[in-house]
Amino acid sequence: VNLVLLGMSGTGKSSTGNSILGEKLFLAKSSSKPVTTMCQLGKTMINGLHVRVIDTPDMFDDDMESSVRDKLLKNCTNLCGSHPRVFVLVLQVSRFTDGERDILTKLKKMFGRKVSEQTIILFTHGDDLSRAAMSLKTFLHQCQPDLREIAEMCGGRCVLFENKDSDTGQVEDLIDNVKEVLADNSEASCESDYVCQKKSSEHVCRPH
Ligand SMILES: Nc1nc2c(ncn2[C@@H]2O[C@H](COP(=O)(O)OP(=O)(O)OP(=O)(O)O)[C@@H](O)[C@H]2O)c(=O)[nH]1
Ligand SMILES: [Mg+2]
Repeated sequence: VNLVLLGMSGTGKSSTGNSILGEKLFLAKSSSKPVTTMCQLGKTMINGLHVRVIDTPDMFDDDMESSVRDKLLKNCTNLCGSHPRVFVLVLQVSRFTDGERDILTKLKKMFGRKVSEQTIILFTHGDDLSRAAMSLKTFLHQCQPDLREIAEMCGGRCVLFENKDSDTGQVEDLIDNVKEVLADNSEASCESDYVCQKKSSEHVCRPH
């Protein structure tokens, strides 16, 4: 399965990719400008599942030229090949920004209107919640309505990561959610250039 890491710059996409892979493959650092500038692939095996991690640059920047975004999207699609795709929307838990309010709308424009059915929300900086002695469930209950709505639109599939700590079972938690998406959603298994329509028992795919 492809895990496509998406989100705004600095939220921790590359760090999350490294946590999933168990090695520092992607460049991750704090910076005032975007660090990752192209889509990159890393591979690993987790609990019997072949996992392909696709790290991406921030493609939600309104200032990005559409031709540049299109190129990145094509690059991302090429890296995914014909393997199933699950999108991982990376958000920093303690910092939900104005630019992220309409992130699902942008995601739908990029990957199709049913993208939320194939999306897991991954919150980074999990230690911020630990320090406040708050569970993810409580956080989601008390967070801004816009963020709660995004979580609901993604079927409540939310996981908490602390990328400074590799030994917490967070990757297994993510993989459980990935397996759930794959089981629930046969569209994740389709060739990336095809739009799928489930018709009762029939599963029809047609080109874009
Ligand atoms: N404390 C803490 N720091 C984190 C976590 N995740 C990422 N960081 C830090 O946040 C900074 C940015 O992380 P990156 O992984 O480079 O962020 P990115 O989303 O890939 O950024 P771009 O490539 O610019 O889009 C780095 O200094 C990371 O060490 C986390 O879970 N906890
Ligand atoms: Mg990065």
